[in-house]
Amino acid sequence: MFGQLTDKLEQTFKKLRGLGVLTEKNIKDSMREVRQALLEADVNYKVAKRFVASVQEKSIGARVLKSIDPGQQVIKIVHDELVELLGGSAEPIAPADKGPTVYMICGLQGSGKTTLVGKLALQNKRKNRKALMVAADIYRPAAVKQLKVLADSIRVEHYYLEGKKPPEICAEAVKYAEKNFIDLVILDTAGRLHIDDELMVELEEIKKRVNPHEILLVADAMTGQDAVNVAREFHERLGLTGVALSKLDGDARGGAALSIREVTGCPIKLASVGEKLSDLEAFHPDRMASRILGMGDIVSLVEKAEETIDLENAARMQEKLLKSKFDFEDFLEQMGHLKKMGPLDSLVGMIPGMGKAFKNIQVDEKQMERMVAIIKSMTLEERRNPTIIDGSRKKRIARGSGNSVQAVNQLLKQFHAMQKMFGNISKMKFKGFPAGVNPFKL
Ligand SMILES: Nc1nc2c(ncn2[C@@H]2O[C@H](COP(=O)(O)OP(=O)(O)O)[C@@H](O)[C@H]2O)c(=O)[nH]1
Ligand SMILES: [Mg+2]
Repeated sequence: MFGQLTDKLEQTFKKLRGLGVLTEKNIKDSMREVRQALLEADVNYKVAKRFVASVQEKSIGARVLKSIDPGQQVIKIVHDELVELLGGSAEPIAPADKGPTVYMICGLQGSGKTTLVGKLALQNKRKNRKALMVAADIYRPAAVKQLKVLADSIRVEHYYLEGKKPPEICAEAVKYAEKNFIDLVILDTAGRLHIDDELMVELEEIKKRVNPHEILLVADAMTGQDAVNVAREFHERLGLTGVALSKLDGDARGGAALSIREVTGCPIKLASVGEKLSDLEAFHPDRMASRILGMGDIVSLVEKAEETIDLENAARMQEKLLKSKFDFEDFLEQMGHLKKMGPLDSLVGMIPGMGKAFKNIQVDEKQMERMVAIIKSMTLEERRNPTIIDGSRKKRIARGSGNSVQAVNQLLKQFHAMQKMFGNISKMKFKGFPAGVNPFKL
């Protein structure tokens, strides 16, 4: 996520940190770099200009320049300003507690609407609530089918009326939900490649007929500025209640995420971070700011783990990771969970300092399986205490798992590096922040 932007900002901050004393000129130079990085990430130029001006003004104050660690103070100001830019505090979506709650999902074609409908339905199902996935994108037969397949895969009810127009389908779906005690109705509306009036009229009609609790726009985070313009137009016509950023897992440049709130005034409520239905997070401006600044997002990681693994297990894992006391036994167990949690590289990006370390290592499923095979060829003693693995043990493990000694060595090396890195998390917690400020609020 935001790899390039994060890299650029890290470079700038590294320079700042290195300076014991800051002058106005140092700050202005850094702010020029920050502005450039934002523009390259396709952040709206007005937003970038305002952002930098505000950080600069706050940084040049005598209090910052004269403080013990001015570089870190400036970084803290950038962090806080980013949090503001992203909306300040998290705004949750309307809970599905008095049924039926209606979410209307809209956006351009391919932005990730149908996927989000599935994700929301699954999230709701995990809370033991009943959802109804409504096919209101009727112009492409494949779209109705896609929603049905998705609904079936998570065993959620699907609603469609052949031969009817979307506003009527949606209105009937809500009536059906009322009768059948369904908690949440999610409308998968049609998109187009570009905004057109016909589409907007239809969406306005749906809004009028069902009066949704949430009208959420799905904005593709890979598209930068375009997503912002789309959001503005949808907001003008429909009065959005929130934005769901999608595809934040990919090469999202940051432009959409950083500009959309400021330009439209619409809160970002959800973050879609992968193709799998479990890849949905509530949007937290402070966590996103930390991620953008390369400080990782340990809280989201832990929350994600909690959703998949049970709470007790997650707490145990967190503790072990932080104390770097976990061994290959734990590693094996966590591998199983990690598989359920989604792509490894998206997870490691959330851990402070890990995104960078793993940048050039593709941790794919195959590799994971090989790691598991190697660990399984170890004796319990070896798993608990990997330091005893000497040359002859390595040979045996390699043979047993059908791998080379090199592969075993590599795993041991990676494991060791990981242990060290996890150990660093506890020390890194406040890195880059003045004393008493905990960006991760653990
Ligand atoms: N990587 C990634 N892909 C996504 C995400 N959300 C949706 N997609 C993919 O984007 C494509 C379009 O999604 P879809 O939900 O069909 O878009 P729609 O046309 O707006 O309904 C599909 O291939 C999805 O798997 C996401 O958060 N991350
Ligand atoms: Mg669709």
